[in-house]
This record gives sequence, C-alpha cells and structure tokens, in this order.
Amino acid sequence: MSAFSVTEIADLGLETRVALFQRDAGIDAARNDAREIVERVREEGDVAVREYCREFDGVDVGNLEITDQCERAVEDLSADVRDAIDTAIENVREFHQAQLPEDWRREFDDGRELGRRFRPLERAGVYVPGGTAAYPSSAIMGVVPAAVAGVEHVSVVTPPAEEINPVTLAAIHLAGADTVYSVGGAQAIAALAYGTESVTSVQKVVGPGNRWVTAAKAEVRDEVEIDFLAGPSEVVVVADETADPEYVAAELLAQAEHDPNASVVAVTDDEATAEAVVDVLEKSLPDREREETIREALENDASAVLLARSMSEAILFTEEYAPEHLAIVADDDESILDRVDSAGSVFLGPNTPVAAGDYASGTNHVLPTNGGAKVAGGLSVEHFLRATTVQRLSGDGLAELAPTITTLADAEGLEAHAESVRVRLDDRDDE
Ligand code: HSO
Ligand code: ZN
Repeated sequence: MSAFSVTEIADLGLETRVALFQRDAGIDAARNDAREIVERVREEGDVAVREYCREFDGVDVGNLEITDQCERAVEDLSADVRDAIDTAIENVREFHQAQLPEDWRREFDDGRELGRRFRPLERAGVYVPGGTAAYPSSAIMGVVPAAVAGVEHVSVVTPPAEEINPVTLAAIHLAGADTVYSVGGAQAIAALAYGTESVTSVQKVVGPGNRWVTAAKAEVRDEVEIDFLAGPSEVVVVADETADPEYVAAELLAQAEHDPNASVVAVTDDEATAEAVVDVLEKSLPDREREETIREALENDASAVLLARSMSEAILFTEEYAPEHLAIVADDDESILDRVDSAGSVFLGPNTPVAAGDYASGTNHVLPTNGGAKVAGGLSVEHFLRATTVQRLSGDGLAELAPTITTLADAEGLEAHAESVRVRLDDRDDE
C-alpha cells in the first residue's frame, strides 16, 4: 500500500489488511540481531557496549558516563531554546502532576478498612533516541513523569556521536535525570536491563526507539519491566469534508519524517478530500527537508490514503488500526471520539496538530505502536509507581467475614488458611 494514491476500504484485500492491521514496522525482523546484541552485552558488559558503539555509531566512546557534559550543555543554550525547553518541561510536569494518585483508606461495611498506597520505583532508565534527528523532547517525556512519580534514580541512555546534540544533552539535565550514559541502540537497552561495569541496572526501561531499540525491549522483558513497545511513529487522521486537506497531509508528512518505518494513514468518507490529500502530499514532498525518509514512510505497507463509504466505516477502520496518534478533523469530532476506544493519544479539531503533543502541550509522546493501543495507553506517572493494597479488619469484621473465608478455604482444600481465621475467632470467644 502507499499514501500516494487513494484506496477504497471496500477494495482492501486480505494481504493489505494484514499489512495495515498486523503491521510490525520491521521489529520482528530485528529480533534476532537484537537478541544477539543483548546476550553479548549481558555476558561481556562494557567491552561489548564499546564495540557496538564503534560498529553502529562509528564512535570510540571514552567514558560511558556523560552526566557532567549534560550539565555543561545547559550553559551554552540560546535563550530561545532554553525558554522552549523550560515551557515544555513545565507543561509536561503540570499534566503529569495531575495524574499523581493519592494514597487512600476507607471504611467499608462490616469493619473492613481497605486502601491503596503508591510508592515510586527506585531506579528507572529512559531511552532518548538519536540517529538522524535529535530528541530533546523524548528526554522530557521520559524523565519528567519519573521525576514527578518520585523515582529516586533516573538514568538516561542516548546514542554516542562525534558531537552529541547539545540541546538533547541540556534537556536531559533540565528534565531532571541523575545519570546519563552515551550508549544507544539495542546495546543501551541491554546495559540498562542487566547492568555493566559502568552502567547501573534499573528496574524499568521506558522510552521510544527505532525497530532495534524496540526489538531489544521485547528481548529484555524477562529481566526488567518495560513500559510497552513504542516503535516507529504512526498517525491516523480521520477527516470529513470540512477538513482542510493541507492540514491532513501536514500530519502525515510530519510523522513520516521520523523514520522510513513510520506508518501514516488518512481516512475520509469524502472522495474530494481524499484526492486533495494525495495531491498535497505529492506537491509538498519536495519541499520537505527530510524528503527521502518521508517518501519511504509514505510508501510503507501500513501507510495509505483511504476512502470509506461512510464515517462509520472510517471509524471501524481506525478502531481496528489502533494507531499511536489519532487526529480527528471533522465537524462532529467528539461523537467520532466517543466511538473509538483504541488510540494512544487523540488530537481533536483543526487547531491541534500532533506536534503539539510531540513537544509542548503537556501530554506524553511515548505511546504504544503496532496496535498496542488496543491494550495500553501512553507513558504516565503510573508506570513509575507501585500500588500496594493495605487492610485492617475489626474483630467484628473478621467474625462477619469468617464463614466466607473458611468455606472458600475448605473448598480449596487449604485447611491452614481456614485455621488462621478460626484461631482468632476462638480467642474472641474465650474473652
Ligand atoms: N511523534 C514522536 C515523538 C516526537 N516527535 C519527538 C517529535 N519529536 C513519537 O510519538
Ligand atoms: Zn513526532
């Protein structure tokens, strides 16, 4: 499939449906290589990490830890960039603070006092991508929620380079990271999961990445918690005849520039809108700086401009696709939203580009891809918290509940469980 022509949903064959709905952005194909890298880092530690930095990034890394460099990078920021980083951090912090759950205890009927208590993880690791673009925004999106949750030690890994992007380094520091390492790719995920001589292992690894990074996250899942698989970017734009085709195309072009494996889709019930979106894509592609990456992404199997027979068909398609980002540019956007359950992050109306959430409005841009939105939402404060339940029963409360407990314990053949209740009741009877 490709976004360079209009395809009718009704005409989608089985193969194209599989490409769209079971897309994997090349992650499966990267699994074997990622596994090999992960295993070597696990066994050989820093030696393997340094070798992979040389092989994949073309850099002889000296010290893997670059925490000081990040601090120094802040001093060299221009006023504009410093302001932009500060504003983005503030908005992301505010939105994530609003997510902080409060500990609670409540009296339930019959002498049962029950509650939940939230405590942060101690050590979390954030992947900040590098490669052909720089991702200071991903530093903010990974580190700020961890800091808001109260994680004591937040580590960041980011790929080495002759000169790592100074804005990325500064943003990592300003977002509140404690320790920063210059290592990227699958080797960075392995280093965080297993630890090496220089890299302290963490309890949870979060963050977006290319297919290698994402494949490595899938590989280390047995050893360490991960957020979810956040691979190459995706967007579905649901548009009706009121949508400006320039805006719709701009959304596809924007997410396509991340990665040749990015998947971008426009779906509309209006033929003229669909045709116009394709026209704008073709016309404006040569003006984009990252033309080649965008072209590859637009030609990707999971990218398309689709014509639906009705808005209902467009909505059903979207639900099945479960995109990372969903933009709804339509007259009755709220009622369309009501009918979609599966999307990582939703952008409503003509004034809400996905780039707002990518950088600065406050929501998180680390989101599940490849249909992960069917079962999960984006990165949040909860990812860095443990919820513990707490309870206290009164004597009467236990007496009231005792027959239920002992009957079920007996039914399970777990007599000692029942006895742990009876021994207390016996004591009560003796009083
Ligand atoms: N759209 C990307 C995040 C990003 N965009 C970073 C720009 N910079 C994945 O959600
Ligand atoms: Zn983006």
